[in-house]
Amino acid sequence: MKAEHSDSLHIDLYVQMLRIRLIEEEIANEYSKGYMRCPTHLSIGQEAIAVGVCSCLKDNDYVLSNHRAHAHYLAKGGSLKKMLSEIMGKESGCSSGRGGSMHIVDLEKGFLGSTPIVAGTIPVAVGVALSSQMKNEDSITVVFLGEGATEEGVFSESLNFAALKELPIIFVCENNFYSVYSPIHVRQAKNRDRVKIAKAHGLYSKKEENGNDVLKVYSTMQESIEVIRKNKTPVYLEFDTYRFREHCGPNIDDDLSYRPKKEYEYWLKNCPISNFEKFLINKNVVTKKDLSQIKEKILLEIKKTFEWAKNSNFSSFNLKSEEKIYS
Ligand SMILES: Cc1ncc(C[n+]2csc(CCOP(=O)(O)OP(=O)(O)O)c2C)c(N)n1
Repeated sequence: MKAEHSDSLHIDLYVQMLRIRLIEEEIANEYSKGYMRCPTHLSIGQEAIAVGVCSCLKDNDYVLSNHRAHAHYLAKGGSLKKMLSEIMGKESGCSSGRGGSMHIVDLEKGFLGSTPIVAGTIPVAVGVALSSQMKNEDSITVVFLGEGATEEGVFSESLNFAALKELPIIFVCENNFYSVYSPIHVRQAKNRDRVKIAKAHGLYSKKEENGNDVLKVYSTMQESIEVIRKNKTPVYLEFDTYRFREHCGPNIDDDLSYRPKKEYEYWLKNCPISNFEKFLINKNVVTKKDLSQIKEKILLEIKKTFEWAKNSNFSSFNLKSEEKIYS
């Protein structure tokens, strides 16, 4: 990692990644109690991409996401209260408790939404970018997608349209190598290169093999914003990363052996947060004591917000469906 940014930026990136990790770990710890009544796809292990990308965005930039959306939402400044209460089916949730973990949105923060239909938000994001271009807004639209979404036809159609209209959009692909239990090599031909595909459509296109290095993600993203501003070319970015837990749910599922042990261990060693902690300590940006104070502060916020959300009222929609079930 290169120390080319200010200490305060480094600390901010670290705090954001740690906050997302601790929030999702608490969701995982509490999940078996049954009060979070929806499927959840955790981003534990993938935090550097969300944080590195969104830290380069302004309030008036837009973000759209997929089923694995918590990190993207939080990194764009989405309200934790609204996210947790959404997951708990509460009226105070960002979708009034009717959508759950996969339908989170915070319009005030420019997080325009997430949906679980794989690739579903890609063309929507292209529409958002077209709209912002037509309104002469100074906004950039980012859409997060998994490498599995690049297998859907709408991915190519969206790249083509974005290039044709010179839209201010960045397609951010988080390549965690798996779609549920299927590794990429049983889904995509050996020589299928998504970066080249995007380039062939006319996009500025780049791959970063260590998507767990938040500074590399941040720099790549800054460079991409420059490209959009100067060349009016849409951008495709791909970052390699790894999810540490099961595809959907709170558990570690490596007893199922669908991922090679060595591969899993390699990525665990390449944890975006513990590596960045070492970097900050080696550079004397923080001490171990600073780090534990940061963690305590975040844990307190999380504890309070969980309590707040648990004590909030259920969405009237959910109450009605419960009445129907139990009457
Ligand atoms: C159109 C569609 N097909 C299949 C599914 C079932 N499904 C949900 S998530 C997922 C995996 C997607 O993989 P990827 O896009 O790489 O994202 P990741 O889960 O790895 O973050 C699949 C197949 C779906 N939700 N929508």
